[in-house]
Amino acid sequence: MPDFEPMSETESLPSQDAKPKLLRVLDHKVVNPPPIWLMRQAGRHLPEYRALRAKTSNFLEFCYSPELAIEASLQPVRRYGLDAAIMFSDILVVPDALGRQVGFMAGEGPKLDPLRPGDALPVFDEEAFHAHLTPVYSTVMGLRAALPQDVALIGFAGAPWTVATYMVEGGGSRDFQKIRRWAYTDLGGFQRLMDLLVDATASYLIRQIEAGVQTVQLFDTWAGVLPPDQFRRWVIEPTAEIVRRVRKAYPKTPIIGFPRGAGQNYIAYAFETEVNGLSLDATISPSWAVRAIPERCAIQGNLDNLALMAGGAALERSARDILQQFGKRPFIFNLGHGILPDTAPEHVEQLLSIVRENR
Ligand code: 1CP
Repeated sequence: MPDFEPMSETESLPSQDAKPKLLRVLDHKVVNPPPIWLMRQAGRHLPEYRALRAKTSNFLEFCYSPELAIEASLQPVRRYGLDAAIMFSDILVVPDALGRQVGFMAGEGPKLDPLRPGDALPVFDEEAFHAHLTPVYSTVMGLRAALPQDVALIGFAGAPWTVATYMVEGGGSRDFQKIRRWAYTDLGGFQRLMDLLVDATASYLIRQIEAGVQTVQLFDTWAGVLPPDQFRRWVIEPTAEIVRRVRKAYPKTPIIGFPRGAGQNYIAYAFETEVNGLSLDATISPSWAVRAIPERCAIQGNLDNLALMAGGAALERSARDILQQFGKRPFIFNLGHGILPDTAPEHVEQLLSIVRENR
């Protein structure tokens, strides 16, 4: 039978150990060895994922099939014994649920029907939006029932800026010219698009929490392309608003922010969004981060995904350095960005033994 214990009950259990390590860290505890999960842990580096994925040609259909999505989330936890599962889905289900055309072409990445300045914006019809995303909430409920109590379940969404880049550029981009120009030349129109994405994203995360995720991560993969004033307006402000709304509904559910590539803007992001956890990319120096990032913010990161792909001595050196630098703070071991498809599972095993045997 599914076991949908609310978080507060989990917290009041007599044994501290019943609460997943990842949640203890997000509650400002120093846990040693630190909990570990890997961005994009469910996916193409695993042969068992590729076999499961071969059952459906359409990637969005895969995301909307709870049975397949649950299995994809569980695969890396089963294989490696990681401290968290991330619900299997994609950030682009949000524009899809808002009625935009979204497709994934094999080998080419996502393609969307590009939204241009002056186009009618999608309307956030809350009921239709959540009806479309019902399979995602079913995935979450199934995962909560299947996971052991000490493994945290992470929900997620793309942050508004990153989701907007795909909606406006029509897919991945090298220079983000279309969206960046729109943000300068039609401020009012672009602000309305961002406001719509704030509404949809906050509401989506709240439903994920209601279905059973224990923490949520906001992926702002393309935050690093903006100068400071634009970063504040399109990354910090929308994120801070989402944090306020989610926290108002669920004050105890921690929120992790990942403004990839933000550089020194990580500091303003940490102070002004009030996220509970900050995911650092691999360009950030840990010794700088321990000094610059406020104590109340747990740190997650930030192993170079190429060091993981390389394995051996390079992996050992990088991982030990990170452990040493962040060991005295509330810290979650992770990569600086997603695991790459060509990464050998043996290297993930090597990393786990380094992290867990380090004392
Ligand atoms: O055929 C396939 O299997 C498609 C590959 C794939 C997978 C496995 C895509 C297409 N998305 C996903 C799953 C996914 N995407 C997850 C769950 C798995 C996990 O994390 O373990 C998550 C959290 C995402 C998030 C996501 N999608 C981000 C943010 C994180 C990041 O890595 O930067 C982004 C930018 C996307 C867009 C996207 N979806 C898929 C691709 C190939 C891309 C990137 C396109 C680009 O580089 O512009």
